[in-house]
Amino acid sequence: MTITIDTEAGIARITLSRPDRLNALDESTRLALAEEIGRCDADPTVGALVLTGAGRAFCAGQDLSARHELESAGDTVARTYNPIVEAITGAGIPVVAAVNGVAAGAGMGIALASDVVLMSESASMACVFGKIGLVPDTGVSWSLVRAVGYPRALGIAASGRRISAEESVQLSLATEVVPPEELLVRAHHLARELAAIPRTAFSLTKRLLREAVGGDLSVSLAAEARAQAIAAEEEEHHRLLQAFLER
Ligand code: T3D
Repeated sequence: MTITIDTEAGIARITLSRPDRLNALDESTRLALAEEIGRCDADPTVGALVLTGAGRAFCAGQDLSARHELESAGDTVARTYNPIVEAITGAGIPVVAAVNGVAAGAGMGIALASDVVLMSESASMACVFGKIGLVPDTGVSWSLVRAVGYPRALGIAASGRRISAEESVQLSLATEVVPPEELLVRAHHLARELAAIPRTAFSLTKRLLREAVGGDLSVSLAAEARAQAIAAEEEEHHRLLQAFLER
């Protein structure tokens, strides 16, 4: 299993579990992740969900060794990445990302889609898509610009630089930084607090706040899939991808 699910006292935790690949996402993991988030949301005994990663990373985004998935990038994004974002943002229950290590590419998108983003002191975010000639997807183009504004978002997307946990909080990409050993305890504590809010009130509040931000996420998700299809056709993308795989 590349994801594990534990439920305790009404709080479900999904752990991405491919630590030797920094929890990079292959297709079966992405499909399972979207499905399990939906299953937790539909389960009346689950009050909140915590997302985290096994080992030293939260998630390194697309599994770059699954080359065939990048050959039809538009389809891959629309069919297997967008449902993860929609499952998180559309869930009536609170979703807490416990970012235990690097959250890169689509991994950053999963963190930013969550309702609460807790980061371990040693964690970081990296909008690395451009480094392999791709464009931000998994909602990153939408959430990044809303959090930090256009000029900073462009700088972050263009450089692909690592953003420390402390800077992530300063930039409103994350809510709180905690020592590594306290991350899950704090995440579960917050999850329980949010789960105590009446479910209907919470889900309506979540929807109101998300809609108040303006600009339709679904429009951006579709645009990301179209742009990724174009970027992934480019020779330069294939060269950069090969260079990563041959390091
Ligand atoms: O069609 C489509 O799928 C389009 C969708 C795209 C969505 C995306 O997410 S695109 C972005 C994909 N992700 C990346 O480009 C990130 C690639 N990884 C990195 O840049 C770095 O690994 C990190 C910055 C995340 C972490 O660096 P570091 O120095 O801490 O670790 P490392 O040494 O680079 O990686 C450790 C191992 O994990 C290494 O394997 P090895 O040498 O020990 O056998 C490395 O190859 C592997 N790994 C890291 N990231 C990925 C990966 N393997 C497969 N896919 C990865 N994304």
